[in-house]
Amino acid sequence: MFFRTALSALALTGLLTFSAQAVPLYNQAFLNNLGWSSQNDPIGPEGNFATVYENFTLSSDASITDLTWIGGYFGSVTTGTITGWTIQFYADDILVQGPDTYTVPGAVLATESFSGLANQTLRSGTTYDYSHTLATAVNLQAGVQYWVSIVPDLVLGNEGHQWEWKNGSGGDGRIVQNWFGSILPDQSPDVAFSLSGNLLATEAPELDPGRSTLPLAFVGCILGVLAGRRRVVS
Ligand SMILES: [Ca+2]
Repeated sequence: MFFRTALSALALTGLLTFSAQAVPLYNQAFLNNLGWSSQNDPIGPEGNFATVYENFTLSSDASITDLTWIGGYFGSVTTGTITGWTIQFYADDILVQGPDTYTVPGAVLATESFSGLANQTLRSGTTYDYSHTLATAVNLQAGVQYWVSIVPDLVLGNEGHQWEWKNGSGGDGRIVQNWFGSILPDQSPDVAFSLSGNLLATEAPELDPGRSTLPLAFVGCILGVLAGRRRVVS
């Protein structure tokens, strides 16, 4: 019973984990030290004034557990200090601006906010590598375009501390940016990041027909015997 109940629970998810080992799932390599602003000022009036959204498509159904990305500080002679991050995953959507149609981030699928520097490690100058293991894995399907945004909490201050997600390559060559509430749907190039996690199976396992029919046959025999006893007694 426990075995079948467990399988039923897994089947309800529609996805089964192949391996507990995180494997590389998607990568856009570092391109150069330029980038796009993505930042939330947690105390200033500007607030979340810039968000970069990057699109990606997986080749296998997967559970995303880990991200890496490359970014850096600019706009001031000092870097300031990041105090936290928000990572979000989105479904795909369509935006029509004048004669043009763009794919853009749509419904939010997952949000994770956390404090700290996300393992900030100096790469060169004011450019850093970052990484984070999600507290809750995000299950995504193969062949479907999704979007991810990464926004640090960084006080602008009087010196104008700013952070940008650095340029990358390997995607479709464009990102979407929300800049003070305006959607800029065709910025280029890509930004640098990677996803890793666990591969998932899309098919629920099939039960052995012998296991499901044998107990029913056994129950049938028992009922038949009991019915026969009742007839004898009456
Ligand atoms: Ca892209």
